[in-house]
Amino acid sequence: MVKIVTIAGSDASGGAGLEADLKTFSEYGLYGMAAVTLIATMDPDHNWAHAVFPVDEKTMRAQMETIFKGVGAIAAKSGMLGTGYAVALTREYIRSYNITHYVLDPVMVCKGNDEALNPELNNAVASTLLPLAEVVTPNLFEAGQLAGIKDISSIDRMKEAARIIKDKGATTVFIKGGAKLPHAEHAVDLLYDGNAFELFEAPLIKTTWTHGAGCTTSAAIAAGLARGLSVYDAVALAKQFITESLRASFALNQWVGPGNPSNWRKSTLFG
Ligand code: PXL
Repeated sequence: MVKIVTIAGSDASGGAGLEADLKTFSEYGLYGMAAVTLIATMDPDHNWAHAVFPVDEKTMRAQMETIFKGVGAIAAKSGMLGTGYAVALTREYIRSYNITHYVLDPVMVCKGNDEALNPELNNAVASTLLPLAEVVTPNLFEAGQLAGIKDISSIDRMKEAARIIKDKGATTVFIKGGAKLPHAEHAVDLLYDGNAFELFEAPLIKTTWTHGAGCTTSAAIAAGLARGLSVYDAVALAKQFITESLRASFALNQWVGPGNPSNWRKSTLFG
């Protein structure tokens, strides 16, 4: 079995975070492991308000030892880290165990919430994790934060942000414009490796149930890299994977709904 790890938060509702990552890894036929950084819960009595419960440092390190020293992984992704020590431990283990296939999803926001979650961590993520990342996968908001520019509302601005983020050390930058660019007719994402800009376009799936789409996309890229694909091919396949997932998205309740990562298998197995 090819082994892969996510260092991420648990989404108690199951659609995002490490739950989305593990489902995605499984669809790629991989053995997935998870180091839990925090647990995110939602309050059904208060409009699904989020609360975050960080895992303590000792427990985090014990998980990293289990996974990296005890088992080993060919690839890793990180999602919501939540604390300074989770950022530091991620750096320490990715470096010590020479994980070259590392996908950094610089999670700063949950859907519909444009306030950065842990703004004090963004500098540490940019200075210590970006240089280790084979691919970094910000959405438009996160790209703006990482690049220090506001209002990324065009492909030219996405390119400008990608250049700045690349200069901060990531090997490749994948900015997810998705449905968020003004007047978007396609879901447009941008890949930049320091040489060429590649645009990825997919049909825009009109759904409000996109919870976990970012997590699933970065997990699929990491899974493709673990499978031996090039960055370009891993991104291209991840794009198809998330499009199929969103095609089968559904409501969990009045507030939230995820995609369905197993729709990829259904569409490839059963047409
Ligand atoms: O979708 C971003 C995200 C990432 N990780 C966890 C989350 C969320 C959003 O709810 O709960 C654990």
